[in-house]
Amino acid sequence: MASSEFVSCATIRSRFAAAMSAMYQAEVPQYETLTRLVAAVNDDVLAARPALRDQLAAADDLERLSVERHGAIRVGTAAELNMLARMFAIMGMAPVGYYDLAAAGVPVHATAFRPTETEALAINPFRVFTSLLRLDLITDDGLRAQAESILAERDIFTSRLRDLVAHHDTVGGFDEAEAQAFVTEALETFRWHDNATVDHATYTRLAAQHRLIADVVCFRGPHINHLTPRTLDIDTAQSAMPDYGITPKAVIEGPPQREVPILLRQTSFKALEEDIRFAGDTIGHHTARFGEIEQRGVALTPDGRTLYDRLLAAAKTYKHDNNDDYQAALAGIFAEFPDDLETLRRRELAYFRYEAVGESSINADSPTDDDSALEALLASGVIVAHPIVYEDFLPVSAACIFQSNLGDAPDSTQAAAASQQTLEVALGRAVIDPFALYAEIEAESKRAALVQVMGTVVPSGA
Ligand code: OOG
Ligand code: NI
Repeated sequence: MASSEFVSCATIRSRFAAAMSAMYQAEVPQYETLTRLVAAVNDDVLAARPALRDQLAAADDLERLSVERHGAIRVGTAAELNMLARMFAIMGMAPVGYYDLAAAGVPVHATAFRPTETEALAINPFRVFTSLLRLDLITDDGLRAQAESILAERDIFTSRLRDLVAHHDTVGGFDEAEAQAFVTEALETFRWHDNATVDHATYTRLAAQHRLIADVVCFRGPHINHLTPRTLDIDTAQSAMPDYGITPKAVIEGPPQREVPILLRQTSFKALEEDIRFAGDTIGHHTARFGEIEQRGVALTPDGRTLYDRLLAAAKTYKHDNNDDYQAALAGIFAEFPDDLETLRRRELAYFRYEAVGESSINADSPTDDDSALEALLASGVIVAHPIVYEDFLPVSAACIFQSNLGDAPDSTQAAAASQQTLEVALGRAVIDPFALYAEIEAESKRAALVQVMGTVVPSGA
């Protein structure tokens, strides 16, 4: 079969994201409520702010909004993560970033599988925050060995899925029937099981070490634990939640509300306590699944991120239990962070994608370097700069989301050195540096826009 007849990665990813969303809506009705709330808020925002609508449309960022979600799962072994990486690769999703959660008392490290190219992101930016349990952080030797042997006995993938992935990797793609089968089989890995693989006593022992360990080890698969639609106004969505019968967590994580949204703001509702049938037919409870919403803003450069991290750290002393007070404090602290697109761009605090939209009188013979030419062309409106959406996650926010879903009793893990290399060995490849991706999109778009307008680009500094 010619490769042009293979079903595209983007099509498989879109179908999978839609199937996962439908499954989770059926499993957790509050998630369906949340998607309705977010759609209503987004409609209102777009109706009230035509300039924002135009900006999103011009940047190819409007179409994807209604399908945009991220999900999260947690796996137990290197082999499980390795197979997931192969599965996500088929959907055009690569591991981006390394997130060390142990530093925040959560015994996992993680990466985010997501599309990496502008065109793919515009079609469907589906992301899955994927954590690998750090069994090395279980302090009790006996318990660690027991967790390892329980995990060694399960297979979180169907045998048909394994066959399909092997076939894909041999021939390089899927025909229509294979693509459909793949989506159906892949979904099985993420399904909820209300029966545990262990007895209640084992569950309790693992949960006493850390509830996340019990969540990963005691079930047949890594149930999807939340799906997160993207809202254009998280403050409105947060305050509307009670009207929809949803109780949000106390505060919105991430940066404060701004004219120009940066990075990522998130809030969630608490995980549900669900009935579980344990081996030996005991009925008990487990809390794992929750709902979350997010608002995405422009991606920051390393300088912008350093400023963000410094300001967020300064906000740490403020109480994290009343959203209005916390947001007011945060807004005060973040006053130092420039809040208009032009300053963010000129000071290289954020990433932009350049696009030629007109014709220029400047040509390659004009005595100017490409940076001066770019500024002149931006000023005359021949080239426009679109803020690049932040497609990744934030470790401090992620840790707070994890913690808010573990119940009230404090869980703790001894601090341990981050271990990116261990995660990469499990993945079978290095994780991609998110900054490098944004920088490349920016640099490539700048070059292409200048070439389009001037025919050729004067080398920088010429
Ligand atoms: C993942 C929590 C992190 C986010 O949006 O930061 C996350 C989990 O609870 O498994 O999804
Ligand atoms: Ni999340």
